[in-house]
Amino acid sequence: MTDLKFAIFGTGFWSLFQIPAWFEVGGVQPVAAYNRTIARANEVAQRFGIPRVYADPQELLENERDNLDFIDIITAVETHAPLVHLAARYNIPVICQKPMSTDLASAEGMAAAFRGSGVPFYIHENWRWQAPVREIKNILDSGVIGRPFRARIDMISGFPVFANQPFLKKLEQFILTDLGSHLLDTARFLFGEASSLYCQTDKVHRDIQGEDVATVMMRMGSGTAVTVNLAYGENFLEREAFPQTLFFIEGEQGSIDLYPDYWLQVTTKTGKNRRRIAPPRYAWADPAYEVVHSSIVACNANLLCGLKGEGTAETTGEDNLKTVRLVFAAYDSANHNRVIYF
Ligand code: 89Y
Repeated sequence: MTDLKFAIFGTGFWSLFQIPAWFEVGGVQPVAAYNRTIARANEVAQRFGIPRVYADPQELLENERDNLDFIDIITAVETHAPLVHLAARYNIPVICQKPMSTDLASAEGMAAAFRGSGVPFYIHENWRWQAPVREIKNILDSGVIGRPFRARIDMISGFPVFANQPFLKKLEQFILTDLGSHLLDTARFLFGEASSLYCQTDKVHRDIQGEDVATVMMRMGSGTAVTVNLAYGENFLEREAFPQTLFFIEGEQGSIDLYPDYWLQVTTKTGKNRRRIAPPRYAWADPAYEVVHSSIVACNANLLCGLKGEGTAETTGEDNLKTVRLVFAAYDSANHNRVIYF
C-alpha cells in the first residue's frame, strides 16, 4: 500500500513530537502544513521536509483536497470545532487532538458532522496508550486480582507546565480539560463507563485563569469506585514523577500498584510480582515528557490502522464524546457541589 498523505493543522509545541511520531509509525507522508503564523509553519515544514505551507486552512484544502488521505489537527482547542467542520465539508478524514473542544455542545456538533458519512473522525487521545497503562489493562483482563472494587489514579505534580505551554495559563477551564480528558479516558478504558460522578476543584497558582486542582470520584463499570486526583501545584513533592500517572487498584483477590519510574507491582495471596514497564525511548522525544511522547506513536499507529481499514481505532469521535461528557459533568458537579448521574 502506498503511503497515506496528510496535512498537519497547527505547528506549535506539540507538532514537534506529533510529526516525528508519525515518521516513527511509517506508512504516512506529510504533504502540507497550515499555521496561523506562516513563519512558524515554514520553520516546522523545513525541519521535517513538508513541501507546502499555508496560513489559511481553506486554501490548503482547496489546493490539496485530491492529495489528502487525512488531516491531523493539533491547533489550540478553540479552533478544533471550526477546523473539524471545515474538513467535514471536504469529506476528508480527520484526527483531532484532545481535548476535543471547549464545551460539550460543540464536541457533539463535531461528531455529528461526520456521523453516517462513512468518513473517519478520530480523536488523538494518547494516555491510554502509555506502556504501563496497557499492561495494567492486561492484568485486569487476566482476572488475577479479581473484580476491581476501588482504584486511585493520581497525576499530581509541581512540574512548570506553563513554561512549555503558556496558553494553558489562559484557559478558563484548565486541569480537567487538559489532564482530566486524559485521565478520565484512561479510567473508562480500564474500568468501563461511569454511572455517577462527583468533583471538587481548587486553584493553587494565582497567575492562571482556570483550576489547577481537581478531585473526581466516579462509580464505574461493574461498580468500581474510582478517584482521580489531579494537581499542578507550586508545591514541592517528595516524589516528583511528571508526567507519570500513578495507580493503586484494589481487587477482590489482589492489588496493582504503579509507582514512579514505571515500577508495576501485582500483589496476590501467592506473593508480589514487581516489574519495570518503561516506555519505548525515541531520540526525538523530550525526556521530560518521555512516557507521553512515546504514547503518541502507539496512538497514531492505532488510528492509522483505522484509517486504512486494517483494524479498529479506539478513540473515535463517538467514543471520545463519552470522555468529554465526563469532563464537563465534572465542572457541573464542582460548580453545584452535586453528584451527576448518567
Ligand atoms: O497538555 C498536556 C498533555 O496532553 O500531556 C501533558 C501536558 O503536556 C501538560 O499537562
